[in-house]
Amino acid sequence: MTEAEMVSFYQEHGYLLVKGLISAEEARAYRDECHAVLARLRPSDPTWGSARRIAGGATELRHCHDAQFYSAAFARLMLDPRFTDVAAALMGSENVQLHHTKIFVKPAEKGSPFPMHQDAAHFPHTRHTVGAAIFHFDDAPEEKGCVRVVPGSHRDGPLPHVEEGGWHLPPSRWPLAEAVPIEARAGDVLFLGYLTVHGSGVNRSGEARTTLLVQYRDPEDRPAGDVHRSRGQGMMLRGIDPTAA
Ligand SMILES: O=C(O)CCC(=O)C(=O)O
Repeated sequence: MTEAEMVSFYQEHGYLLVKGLISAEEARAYRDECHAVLARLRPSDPTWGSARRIAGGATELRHCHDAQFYSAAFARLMLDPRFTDVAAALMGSENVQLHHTKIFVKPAEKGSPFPMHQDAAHFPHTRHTVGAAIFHFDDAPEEKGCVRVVPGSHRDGPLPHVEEGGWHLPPSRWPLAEAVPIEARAGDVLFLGYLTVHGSGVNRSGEARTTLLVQYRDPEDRPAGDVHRSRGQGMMLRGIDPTAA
């Protein structure tokens, strides 16, 4: 795919899977790094209350925010032009600014699902340039609870969310099972606009699913409210911050 084709696909569908953005060897090393960070931190479980209804029982998720504060490997990846050049092209901006990062490990057999939602409900911005890059560090087939999207849903703009159980969309109107599964291989990166409706299923496989999510924005796109702060937010990943006084 040329850059113009990638941008056109993203603008039409609200997401883009870039195959092999990093190599399988790099992905394996990052996978080990994620599991080592989580072993050191003994993190809490961020499974949404509403996930239990989808999973039909208790599930587990292991995560940490601000991964680059725990291992320099993630700081290097966030600044890697293979990633930042795509993010810039998709946003139509020379400048890419960090919003936040998080590692997710969905444990084998009982990895928590994410009910359908727009990330915009969690941290609205004025110009809607915010995007997520989900780096896959191991394969994520459907049975591992891969991310699922509703292509084109970004064109509907911000939708009302249910606050109870984690700011999600009503499951009766937005069933997870009807969303398109985006199966990925280790090294693939899924780019998602923050208005694109997405979620993910239960990991029922025998292997953990390991990802790093980097949320970014155009620095000229300001938060609509003071609702989300993370360590390192505002760091420039590419280009400059033209708004800095
Ligand atoms: O990694 C996943 O399965 C989904 C994560 C997600 O939807 C989110 O963090 O907003």
